[in-house]
Amino acid sequence: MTYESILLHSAGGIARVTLNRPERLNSFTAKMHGELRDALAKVRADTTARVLLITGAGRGFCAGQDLSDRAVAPGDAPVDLGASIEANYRPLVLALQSFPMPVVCAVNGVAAGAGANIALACDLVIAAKSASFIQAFCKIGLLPDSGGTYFLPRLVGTARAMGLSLLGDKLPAQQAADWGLIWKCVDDADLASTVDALLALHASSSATLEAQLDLERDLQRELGNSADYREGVAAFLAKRAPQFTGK
Ligand code: T3D
Repeated sequence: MTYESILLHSAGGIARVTLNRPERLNSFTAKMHGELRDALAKVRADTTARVLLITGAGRGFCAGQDLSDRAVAPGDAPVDLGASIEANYRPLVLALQSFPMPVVCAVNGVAAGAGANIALACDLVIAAKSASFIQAFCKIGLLPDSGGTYFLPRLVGTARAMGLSLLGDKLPAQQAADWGLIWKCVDDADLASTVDALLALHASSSATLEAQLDLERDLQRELGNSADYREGVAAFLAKRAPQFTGK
């Protein structure tokens, strides 16, 4: 299957799935769900994969259901959202929760609606400072789905879960980390390197020393090609603070 809405890249024990509809903030279409199902099955069957990373392309992580993927307008026939959830969101949440390896979610930007709750279904969530979490459902007359009513009260308690769900306010990533909704919030420029270091540690749990040395080499090569590495070295030699850009 060739993918149009996601990217799948697997190397060195790390499988990376990138939601890739940046012009629509990586919101879910039926096509994207199909591709995700296929990609997750591939990673599940990949005996070399040790950890799965999910992230988004562009400035957003995922804005939930693509509200333009089907006709929903006053006067139109009602859409069976139960069928959509049964076919797509429920299996995705269950697949992530039962995945046979750790699932890390790198929230690179806004995570809204099902996009927020799919992130919460992952084992470990790390977000860039500019990211945010929005239970946007109430703004369109819905309730939190994709496990929101399950994950939210367990992670942040009933009072905060109710506030987030009923008001649909934007929760900045730092506050999400302070509340315990996610594991960590880092500067935007540090997201890639922090996630890489984390993935390397996860991948190491069942790898041989040789495999781990290979992975360290590959990740370090990637980081060594970055502008941030050159800036970091230049700043050290000039005895000044580095100006990282995440590039
Ligand atoms: O099957 C089912 O329907 C049941 C399951 C439902 C699960 C759900 O997820 S329901 C909740 C659906 N999601 C939302 O309601 C969120 C809608 N989006 C927003 O509220 C805002 O876009 C954000 C707060 C997430 C971000 O705002 P901002 O100002 O940073 O960006 P923007 O300008 O609103 O969005 C950028 C573009 O993406 C824009 O397109 P344009 O004007 O440049 O052509 C916008 O329309 C598009 N976009 C963003 N979110 C969605 C979307 N297009 C379709 N569907 C979206 N969800």
